[in-house]
Amino acid sequence: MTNHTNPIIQERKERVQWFEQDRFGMFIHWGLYAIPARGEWIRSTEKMSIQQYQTYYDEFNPVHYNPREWAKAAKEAGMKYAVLTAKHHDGFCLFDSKLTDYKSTNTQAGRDLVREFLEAFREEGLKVGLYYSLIDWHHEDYPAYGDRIHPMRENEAFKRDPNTFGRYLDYMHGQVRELLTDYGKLDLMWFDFSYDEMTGEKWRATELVQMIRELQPHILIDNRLEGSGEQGGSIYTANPSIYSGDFASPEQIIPPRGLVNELGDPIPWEACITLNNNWGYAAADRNYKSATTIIRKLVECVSKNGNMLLNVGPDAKGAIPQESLDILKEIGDWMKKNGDSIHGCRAADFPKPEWGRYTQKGNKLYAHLFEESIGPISLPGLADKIKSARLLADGSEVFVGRPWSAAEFIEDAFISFARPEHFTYPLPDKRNTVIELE
Ligand code: H79
Repeated sequence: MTNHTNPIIQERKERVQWFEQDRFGMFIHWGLYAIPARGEWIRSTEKMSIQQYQTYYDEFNPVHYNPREWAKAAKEAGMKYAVLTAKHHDGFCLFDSKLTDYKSTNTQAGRDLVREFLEAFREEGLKVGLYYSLIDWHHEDYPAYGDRIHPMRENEAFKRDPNTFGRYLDYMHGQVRELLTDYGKLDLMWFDFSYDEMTGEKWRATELVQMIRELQPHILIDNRLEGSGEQGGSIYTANPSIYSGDFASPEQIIPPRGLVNELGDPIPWEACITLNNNWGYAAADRNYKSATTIIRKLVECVSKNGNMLLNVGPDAKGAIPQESLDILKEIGDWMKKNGDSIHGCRAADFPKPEWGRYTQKGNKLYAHLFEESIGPISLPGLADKIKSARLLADGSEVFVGRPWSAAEFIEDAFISFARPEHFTYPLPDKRNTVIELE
């Protein structure tokens, strides 16, 4: 079923075209919290006062900040877009906002870090997005957040007057206007996040989205002005609100069956995933995922019509941690050979095979082998449907044929890395081999 008449869904379909081709982006969490280096929530989890947190502002001096290097790392990894935290929950602005003094240009950095980020990434041909936190622990008119899930209530610094919240909204809308007016074409805005009753019109979301669309009609907006966490938002319904967003934003999870709305139509989505266990730089966190795991998870996203936004957390001096760069490099080595099975691809017309996953682009089916094989690899239901099979990495021929002992599996095609009549089946490269099937 398709709701052909809903203009919000129709307009979304136009806007998300590049996004659903690009599939793989870089998330960058960077701010004052890189100095304590215990993650971006530290001001809340350690119940710091504004004064305590101020020491990081006074110290902030990212002498290694060179966003061209970040952009090169992203591009080399096969990423097509990037999203930087222009402001995270701590309220510190990485851009030269006229509406606050709490910004990078007033620190020792003395630079508009957002502007330099945008210039560097655009130069590498990447699309650019900005993360903007709806929550603001610095602004004096932002009411306490987190009473339910974190006991900030005990912290005097967070007891604020809810009656002056409108002033915060003016500020927030004003900053979004600045970002969309003074920084050229942006491809994406990533708001974070709604919670409890703080959702939708509590942010004056209709007014905000109308302003955004007026300033930059083509920009994508995530779904967190309305949905996030346990609240799905109306992006999942047949009649999404104007601020329902262009894509859903599952965090640290890949949806088991992709995402569809109540009509059963696919919803664009992007899983945001950390490389270790933190978004912001965390010096002691060595729990990095392997490149092999990330590649498989990226394939999983695409095989379910989704994107992956993979996070890095640069350190206090502005460098992406070496461990992260090493993983990105390894992902890039794979993407250079196999990126055709990711970019421009979508869920396949065939069910998930037991040995891995499929992605698809037109009449090309990409078989991603995750398991080692002891024999020919079965392609269930594909008997007589395969014109050619090639190893995607080097274009070499893969044999399509019926193995000697498989007479009964008449509906299935089989591929192997040697002629099936040889009765032996050399193992493929164990690491995320991709076969391109026509
Ligand atoms: O920007 C990143 C996170 O800071 C933000 N969204 C991503 C993209 C975010 N992560 N989790 N949440 C928002 C929801 C809140 C989770 C919390 Fe907690 C649980 C807040 C307090 C308890 C996680 C654990 C953060 C601190 C401790």
